[in-house]
Amino acid sequence: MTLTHEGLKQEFAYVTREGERLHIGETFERADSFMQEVSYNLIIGNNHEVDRLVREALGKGYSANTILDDGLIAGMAIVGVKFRDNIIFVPEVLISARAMKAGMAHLEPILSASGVEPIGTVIMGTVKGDLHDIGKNLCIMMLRGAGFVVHDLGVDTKPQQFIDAVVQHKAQLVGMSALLTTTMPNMGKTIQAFEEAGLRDSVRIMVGGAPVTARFAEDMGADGYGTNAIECVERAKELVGAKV
Ligand code: B12
Repeated sequence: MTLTHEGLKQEFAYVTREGERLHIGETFERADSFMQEVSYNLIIGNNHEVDRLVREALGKGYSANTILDDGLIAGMAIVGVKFRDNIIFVPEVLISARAMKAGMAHLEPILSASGVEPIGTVIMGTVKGDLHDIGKNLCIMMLRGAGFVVHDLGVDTKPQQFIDAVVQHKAQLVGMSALLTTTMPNMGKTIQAFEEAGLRDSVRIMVGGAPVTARFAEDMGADGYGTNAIECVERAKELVGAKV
C-alpha cells in the first residue's frame, strides 16, 4: 500500500484488525498524497485546514465524490477505529466531525445540484435515542442531488414525528438511520407505529446506518436497505419506481 503521508502512516498504525487494515488500506491505496492530506487533517480535527484543502482540491479538478470518499470518509474510518479502541474519546470525535462538516459544506452544493424534476418526496431522520447524523446528512445530500425533495427531521426522531411528516408532506418514502445497536430496534418500532396508524401500505420505508444489515432490515419489515449514500439513492429510486 502506498501511504506517502507521514502523519497518516502513524494514524494507520492504530488500525490493527486484519479486515479493517484491508478495507481502509484499499481506500488509501487509491487516494493520492493530496487526498491523504485531507484525511490526516480530518483525523486530527483541523477544520480550517480541511476547509482550505477541500476548496483547493475542487480548484485542482478533484471530483466531489473523490474528495468525499478518499479524503473525508477515509479519514472518518480511522477516527471510528480510534474511538472504538479508546485511543480517542467523544470530544476528539466531535472535533473530527466538525472538520468533516467544514469539508462537506463545499461538497454539498455540488452533490445536490441536479436541476431535475422532483422524482419523489422523502422523509429522513435518525431514529429515537440516536444523535449520529453525518451519514444521514450525506444520504440527504445525494438524494437531493438525484432529484428527490427531502424533509430532514434531524436526530432523535420519534415514530410519531415520522408519521406526522409523511402525512404533512404527502411523502412516498421514509428513510431511517441508526448508528447504535441499542437504537436499531427503534426502526422496527417506527415501522410498527406506521402499521398501527393504518399508514404502512401508503409509504415505502428504507433503513441504513453502519450496524444495520440486510437481514435485520428484512426481519423488521423494511422495504429497502442500503450500505452507503449511493445505495440509498438507488433504493429510493427503486422504491418510488423511478429508473435507477
Ligand atoms: C462521529 C461519531 C459520533 C459523534 C456523532 C456526531 C454526529 N453529528 O453524527 C458523537 C461523538 C456525538 C458520537 C456519540 C456517541 N457514539 Co458514536 N460514532 C461516531 C463514529 C466515529 C462515526 C460515525 C460516522 O459519522 N460515520 C461516517 C458516516 C459517513 O457513515 P455512516 O453514518 O455509517 O453512514 C453511511 C451508511 O451507513 C449509510 N446510511 C446511513 N444512514 C442511512 C439511512 C438510509 C435510509 C440508508 C439507505 C443508508 C444510510 O450511508 C451513509 C453514507 O455513506 C462511529 C464509528 C464509525 N466509524 O461508524 C461511532 C459509533 C457509531 N459511536 C458509538 C458510540 C458507542 C457512541 C456513544 C454511545 C458514545 C458514548 N459513550 O457517549 C454516543 C451515542 C450518542 C447518541 N445517543 O447517539 C459506537 C456504536 C457502537 C454500537 N455497537 O452501537 C461507534 C460504532 C464507535 C465504536 N466503534 O464503538 N459518535
